[in-house]
Amino acid sequence: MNNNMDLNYEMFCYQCEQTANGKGCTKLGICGKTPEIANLQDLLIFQIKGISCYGKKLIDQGDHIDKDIVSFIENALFTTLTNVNFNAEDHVRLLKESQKIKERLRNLVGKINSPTSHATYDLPSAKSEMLKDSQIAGIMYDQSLDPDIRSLRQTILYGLKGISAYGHQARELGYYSDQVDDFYITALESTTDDTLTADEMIRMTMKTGEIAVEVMKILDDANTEVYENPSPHKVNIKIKKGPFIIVSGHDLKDLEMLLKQTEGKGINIYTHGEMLPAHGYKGLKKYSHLVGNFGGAWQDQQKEFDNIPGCILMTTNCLMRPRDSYKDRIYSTNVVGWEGVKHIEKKSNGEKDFSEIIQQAIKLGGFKEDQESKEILVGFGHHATLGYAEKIVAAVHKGDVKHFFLIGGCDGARPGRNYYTEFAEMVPKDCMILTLACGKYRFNKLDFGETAGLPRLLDVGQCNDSYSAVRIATALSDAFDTDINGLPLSFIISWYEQKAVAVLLALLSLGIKNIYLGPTLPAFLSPNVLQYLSDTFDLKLISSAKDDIKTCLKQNI
Ligand code: SF4
Ligand code: SF3
Repeated sequence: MNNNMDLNYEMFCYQCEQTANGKGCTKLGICGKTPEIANLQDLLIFQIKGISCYGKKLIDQGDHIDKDIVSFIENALFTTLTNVNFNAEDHVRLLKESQKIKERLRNLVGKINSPTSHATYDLPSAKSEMLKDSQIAGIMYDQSLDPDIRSLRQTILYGLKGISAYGHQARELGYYSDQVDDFYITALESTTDDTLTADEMIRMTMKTGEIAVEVMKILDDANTEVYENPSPHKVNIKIKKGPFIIVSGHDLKDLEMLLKQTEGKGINIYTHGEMLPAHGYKGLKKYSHLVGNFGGAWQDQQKEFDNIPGCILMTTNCLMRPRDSYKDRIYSTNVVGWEGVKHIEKKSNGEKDFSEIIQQAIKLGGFKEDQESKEILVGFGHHATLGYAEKIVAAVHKGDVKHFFLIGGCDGARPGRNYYTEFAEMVPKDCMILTLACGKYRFNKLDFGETAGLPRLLDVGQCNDSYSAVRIATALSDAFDTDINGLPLSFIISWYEQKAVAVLLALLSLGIKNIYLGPTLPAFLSPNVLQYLSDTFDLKLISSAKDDIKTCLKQNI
């Protein structure tokens, strides 16, 4: 962002890849976020920073913060992630609660000692209501702030948003880490501390990456212990006759609850978007009415959900403005929300009642005919892929496999993303492709054939399964007696929202170099921060698929 930002903008947001003109959304979010929602989100972030200033005091004296407060901060962060919540009422409820929490902590801290100067980072709710939109948009973007410090603060914040999405998902399954929970607070507090230097903020940025690794590990433990390790599984990608519900997002627990409640009711359940890897888990694929995957990546949803004779459940991002043709049949749950869209709350016993969506799906009647089936393969998490480790290592030694490309990350609607399809298509036949997250929809229905007796395209899972990819890479580097950077492996990453920021920081914190990032660079990285990342990690912007493949393969020589 430039230093001359006009604070009369109605809103300001530059957290995702599709931000207007590659600079910032100032009138209306390209994602559909209105100034009202953007400003409520800025206030919410401001509030959890204030909460964290008090929370940090308690952590410093050896206390842990109550889990209900951690969970509140986590949900608030997740609510503000791109394409999650567009409902003003949800934000107002969170803002009211945030003020109560802030006061609760302020009282606790007051009993110990007086807060530090930046612990007064506060915004009484009455005052916030009086602020004009333009002033609120200015809260987050103090023009007097050093652009590198601003850039690092925003990078940490966006990394935290990604971490919160994974933390939330794990917590729903009963898994969490005190290290991650404390970090929400210490990292948010650090973004309010004007005494910290750029070097110190760089260290905090790298720490954000380490915590992203930790939270993905916790989520991997949660998913694999509750649903068992994924194993290769063929998934039907065509429609089947009968009533149906499409489940989108990342949350496996929601899918499981819905599968249980629809059992024996004659309803077909399809995964959508990032839910596709669910088919690999034994605890989920055992349900015979989990019949397949519907559609492509998130940005195709408006077209693909148009007038379908069934219902849709959005468990996490990415939600787009629902068209009228399906607004009455799409439901949200967890922190997802859109004004006028029916929301399914969690009950106090942790269960959810899906009867309304089930009844509606039955009433809508569903698809009239079966389509001829077509299948794709999923389920190559670390456990399954490393089951083939000996085979893979032998194939590399024999020269049958020359290089591995991890082509992963988010998809999006903007031009420039064909690079990833072209890249996958141009990968030489004696190389393997690992993929994860929703960017794979650009090529996961293509036939890549086999090499060394294994499929050439291995679907590792959701974006959080980047952890799985790292486990695979670490095991291979042990087998080849090198480190990850010494492997014939290249990371070709596409980003869109803030989970990808967390994943990128995770990879950097592990010292992984030469990552190719695209389709564009984040607008929130200042030239100096970018320079630092390229000098330290050889982080590169993608160029052409042909040239980048050539450069990656030179690494082997
Ligand atoms: Fe713009 Fe992205 Fe922010 Fe939406 S999330 S307002 S598209 S920068
Ligand atoms: Fe996709 Fe939204 Fe990022 Fe989990 S679902 S990767 S974009």
